[in-house]
Amino acid sequence: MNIQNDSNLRETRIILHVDMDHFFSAVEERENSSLKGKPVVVGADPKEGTGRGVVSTCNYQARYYGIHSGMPISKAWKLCPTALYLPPNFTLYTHISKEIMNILRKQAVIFQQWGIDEAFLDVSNKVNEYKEAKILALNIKNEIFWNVNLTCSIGIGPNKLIAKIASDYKKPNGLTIVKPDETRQFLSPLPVHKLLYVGKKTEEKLNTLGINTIGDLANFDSSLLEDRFGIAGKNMYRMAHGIDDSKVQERHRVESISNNKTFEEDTSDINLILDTLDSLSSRVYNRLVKNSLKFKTVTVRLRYENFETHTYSKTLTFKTGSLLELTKTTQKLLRNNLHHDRKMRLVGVKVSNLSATKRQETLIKNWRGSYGK
Ligand code: TTP
Ligand code: MG
Repeated sequence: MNIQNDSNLRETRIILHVDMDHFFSAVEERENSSLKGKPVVVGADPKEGTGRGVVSTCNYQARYYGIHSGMPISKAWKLCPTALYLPPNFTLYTHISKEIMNILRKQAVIFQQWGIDEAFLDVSNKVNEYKEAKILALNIKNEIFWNVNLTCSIGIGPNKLIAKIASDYKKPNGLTIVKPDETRQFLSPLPVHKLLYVGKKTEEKLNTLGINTIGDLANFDSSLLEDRFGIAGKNMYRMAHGIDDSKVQERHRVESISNNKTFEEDTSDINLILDTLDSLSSRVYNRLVKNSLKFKTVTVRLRYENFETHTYSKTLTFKTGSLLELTKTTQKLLRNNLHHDRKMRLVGVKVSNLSATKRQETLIKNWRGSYGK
């Protein structure tokens, strides 16, 4: 593997990674100034130490007690029973996230939201050097603060990997710049779990090989890593050398999902048409699930033997992710509109008016459930 050539190739890009500080709890503090200065934990109901569920996040005062995201809420309670425990308000966090993303989107030629509170900005075509990138980053921090009254941390580097590790390096309210020739020195002492996709289990396996830091990984035999971890080993080795070719790319929103079926022979067999419709609905449903989406509008497309095509839509009064709702609606649309005097050539099912099925919504329900609200 020719490491030298690869990293030289990337020296032209300047990437920013922006990550909000203790996002959910920072929003709660913003909404209620009496929380400021106290340990605040957002997550499941602790029920005085017997609660189930986990910590979504906590402020830096609570982190001082060892509390962190993903920790069982009962453990958090044991570590700091006097902390203020709050249920998540996902509607508010999503609203503020959109405001932040709109600010960031305007600052970069290429922008990619990466999570509810983080984004990558490729500013290679906007600034000429790291000094200018620093000024841009300081402006972004100011603009976010003045508009939404929250702080963020920013990492600047020659690729997404370095920028992301850099934004996490100094928190809260940090700014870390890693120029291409500083990459190795910056990464070397950091623990391997700082690399993207290196989770707890992989870290343990690496530790048993005597690899604790990213520097250890970079100096390890690449073919041994490949033998042990396959393609993931190869990727880890590249990352340890600070190489990441992935582009900053805005993900386009899915507007609709559809599926059509042309019959082998034109048909007037209502059972065959209904079965086909159901199978199309379940394919559409699978793609909804894969993309974590719900729908509100259902459309059925009917093409007859003479190519005459009609579409019929129904907008539900609620958003849903239910397959039963989808099949019931498509069948109803078909039965209400079918011309029995002509043979069918094609049927299609489309869902639109889509929105994300936030995993969080389940969490909210659980939270409300546990509070009996
Ligand atoms: P992070 O950016 O990982 O964490 P953070 O913003 O709370 O803290 P930091 O200052 O270290 O960036 O995640 C953003 C939000 O996502 C976080 O506020 C809450 C939510 N989240 C969870 O609900 N569960 C989790 O396990 C994690 C990691 C985050
Ligand atoms: Mg964050």
